[in-house]
Amino acid sequence: MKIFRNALYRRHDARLEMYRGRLVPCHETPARLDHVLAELARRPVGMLLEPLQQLDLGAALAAIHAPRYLDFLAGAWDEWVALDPANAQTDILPAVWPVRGFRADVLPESFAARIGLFSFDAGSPIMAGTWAAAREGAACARSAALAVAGGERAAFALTRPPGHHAGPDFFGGYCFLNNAALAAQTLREQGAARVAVLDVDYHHGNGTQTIFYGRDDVLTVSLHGDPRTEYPFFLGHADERGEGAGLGANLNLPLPRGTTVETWFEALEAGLAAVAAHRAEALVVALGVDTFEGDPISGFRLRADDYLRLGERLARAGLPVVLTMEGGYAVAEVGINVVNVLEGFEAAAG
Ligand code: 6XA
Ligand code: ZN
Repeated sequence: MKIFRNALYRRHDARLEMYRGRLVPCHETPARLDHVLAELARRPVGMLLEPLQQLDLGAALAAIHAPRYLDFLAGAWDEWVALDPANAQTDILPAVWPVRGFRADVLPESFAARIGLFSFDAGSPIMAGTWAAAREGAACARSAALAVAGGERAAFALTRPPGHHAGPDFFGGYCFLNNAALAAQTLREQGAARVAVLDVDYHHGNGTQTIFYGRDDVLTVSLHGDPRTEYPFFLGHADERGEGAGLGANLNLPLPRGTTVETWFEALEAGLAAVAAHRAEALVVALGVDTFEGDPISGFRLRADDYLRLGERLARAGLPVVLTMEGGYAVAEVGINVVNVLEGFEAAAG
């Protein structure tokens, strides 16, 4: 398979995130991708490629994200440093949010207010290289989708920061640009009548769900830790089925903390059955490996070999597939688990 690798992934290397009441070192680190690349050097299951040059990326991103959000993200670091040159030593974190009853239609002048307007947590710092890294990752996701639209069986966007929590006009959960949504939208633009996004990360893909919630052309399916106890908490329940034209085109399969592999694969079957019922012509897999038993911030019990099986099962769905790299924080095992998915896929795809 073609693997579009984000060569700028190290530029996003933020220092501290708010976690359990303290500022702690970020879980989402460049080392995660170092390990995937190292494992790919040992097991070359695909061709490592740079993203394409001619992508019309700005217009493609504007199909899934609000222009004022994209403008804000692109300029946030420069604005922050312009406020006070000493800010260059500190990453940006929000501390105030417009909750229920507040107005989101008036764009505040205050930077502190706008960073809150465009975010939903204090765990996703923005630093000097965040935009460059996120944008290059989006280029990888779009390139992967274009490759698959052009006839490749499968392509992988190997990137960080991840994307599935980023919504039309908000970042959070370490995500800024929604790579899986961009891939799905690109597949639609390139002629697939119906597309499905299957999110197998431990956390609910709230951003992807929100982007496509009112649409019936993109089915969104997510298997994840029950939001009653797990991040992102405020979305991901089973009764969220889509709205308007999109009613019936969203499926959430929340599972309790501690879920073992048998139950998890049963949920995967239900998710894939929905993809088949949607008559999807292409599939986007938001691939997080934080379902791993050793993940420090998650609660499922998958083991390394289970990721081989996951890859095989995805291949047997028989659809052209774009995979995007999402979570996974057991850093030393992230490479093995991700490459196991790719190897399992290649073995079963033949
Ligand atoms: C809270 C935990 C964010 C989870 C991020 C993730 N800072 N999402 O892995 O898939
Ligand atoms: Zn996750």
